[in-house]
Amino acid sequence: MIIKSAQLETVCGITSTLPDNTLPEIAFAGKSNVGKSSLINTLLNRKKLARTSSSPGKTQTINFYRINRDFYLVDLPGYGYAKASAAAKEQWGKMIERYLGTSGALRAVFLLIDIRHEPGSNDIQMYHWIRERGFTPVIVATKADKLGRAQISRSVQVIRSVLDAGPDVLVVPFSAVTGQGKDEILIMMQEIAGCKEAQEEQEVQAALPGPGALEETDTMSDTAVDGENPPPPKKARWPKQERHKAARKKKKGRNGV
Ligand SMILES: Nc1nc2c(ncn2[C@@H]2O[C@H](COP(=O)(O)OP(=O)(O)O)[C@@H](O)[C@H]2O)c(=O)[nH]1
Ligand SMILES: [Mg+2]
Repeated sequence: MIIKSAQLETVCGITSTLPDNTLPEIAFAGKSNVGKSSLINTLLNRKKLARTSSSPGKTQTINFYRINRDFYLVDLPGYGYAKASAAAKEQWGKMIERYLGTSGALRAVFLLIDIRHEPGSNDIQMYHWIRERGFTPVIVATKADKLGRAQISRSVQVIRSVLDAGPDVLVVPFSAVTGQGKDEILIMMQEIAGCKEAQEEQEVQAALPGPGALEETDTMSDTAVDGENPPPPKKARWPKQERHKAARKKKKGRNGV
């Protein structure tokens, strides 16, 4: 997916009315400091669109980023900041629950979990909220660069077993440092949002003639009817199934877990 534009369009606080978007929404949730801002910036190829911070617990808003003409990336407030007051913790929970429960445009939720730590009670609760809302969360295991290959596999298994995640749940190791997992997540987002721009882009690419194909051939001039313009060439399409296949192939090759 080519990110042509990414703009922070709506910021909702605790009492704000949530937007009534018609474009699909894809939400990102996770504990404070899990690397959510870093993931968003990496996905969108921006350095500082979402604020990254080494002092957690600052984002207390739901931020809606409009991506191309296609969808919204929704940055949910980070939960579980140890030093936050009980009241603040409760408010964050309520905000997230309200959003998950009321958004009519929500299509998918990515749940971020630090690959080095077992999912905590907040993560488990979040996982269940997402499931109760009828979605199958995609788990993004962040900061994968901090572990070796074998450890990554082991951690993915631990995350799976603590969450009691079935085979329908994808766990994608990700690193904002190396870019591991980035393409896979972008492909998933593109599929979820049914991105018009990205698909048009692919179709244009697929329709581009190979070397020499632009030379007019005898057959082409033969088919042109006298006094009329020749019919426009048919747009080559990359069938949806093929796209799925390619995405799966790419995923398998990169991930191995
Ligand atoms: N090594 C490493 N550090 C990361 C990664 N992602 C985030 N961090 C660091 O983790 C801290 C919190 O990141 P941030 O994106 O602000 O987390 P957020 O609170 O979930 O938005 C920052 O110090 C980041 O530099 C990653 O993939 N690898
Ligand atoms: Mg953040």
